[in-house]
Amino acid sequence: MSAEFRVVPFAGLPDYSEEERLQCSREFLRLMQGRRTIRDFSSKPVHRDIIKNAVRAAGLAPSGANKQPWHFAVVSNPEMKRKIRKAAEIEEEEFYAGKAGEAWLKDLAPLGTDPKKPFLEIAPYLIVVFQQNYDIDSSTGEKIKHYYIQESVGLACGFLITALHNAGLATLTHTPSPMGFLRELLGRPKHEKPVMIIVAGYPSDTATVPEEALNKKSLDVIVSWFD
Ligand code: IYR
Repeated sequence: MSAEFRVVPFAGLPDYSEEERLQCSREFLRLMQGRRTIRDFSSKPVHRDIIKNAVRAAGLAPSGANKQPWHFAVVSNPEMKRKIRKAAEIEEEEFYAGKAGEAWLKDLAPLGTDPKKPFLEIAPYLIVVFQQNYDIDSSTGEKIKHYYIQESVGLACGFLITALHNAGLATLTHTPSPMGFLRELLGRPKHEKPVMIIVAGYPSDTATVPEEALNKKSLDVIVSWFD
């Protein structure tokens, strides 16, 4: 075993009784049953520390070889939000005008989405998530390989959305297509690729959710047991 392989004792889990664990699992399920994707945001400000803590939680996600191949660009600057909205709407106009193809547009119809993205300016925070295809050692300039990049970043995004929801904030996973403009606008390096924008804030007073969003597949459909 290599001399660099050091371990420390693990004492990270709470010492619950089985009943307490069941209770926790029910409470968490209930919390998550209340999550919805929101597209209509209020401009009500959000405390910066809530966003900071949520990003900290996202950074705790497991990742291939613990390389943590992610970067979160947190945007609250109105001018930057305006630029992001403008660039996203240009791409989305083309997408909805036909680039998406008939089948995709038909699948999106129940969500009521269109090329207009006012939430990109109205919501207090846009968290632009980048995947790092590799990293560069700051002292040697050498390439550092990353593994299971999409899986790792997907997990971090899940942690992020869950952390924001747990703090009582609404989120929207927004994927303007294509979204290369985000790298340019935010001055991120070439080896980083934007994956999604997580819009965070409070829902507007008149926010609605599509009825379709309540149709989640049942447990029997999504699970098979091999007891
Ligand atoms: N990027 C577009 C289209 C879109 C695509 C999927 I897949 C969605 O689940 C929702 C929207 C938009 O944001 O409108």
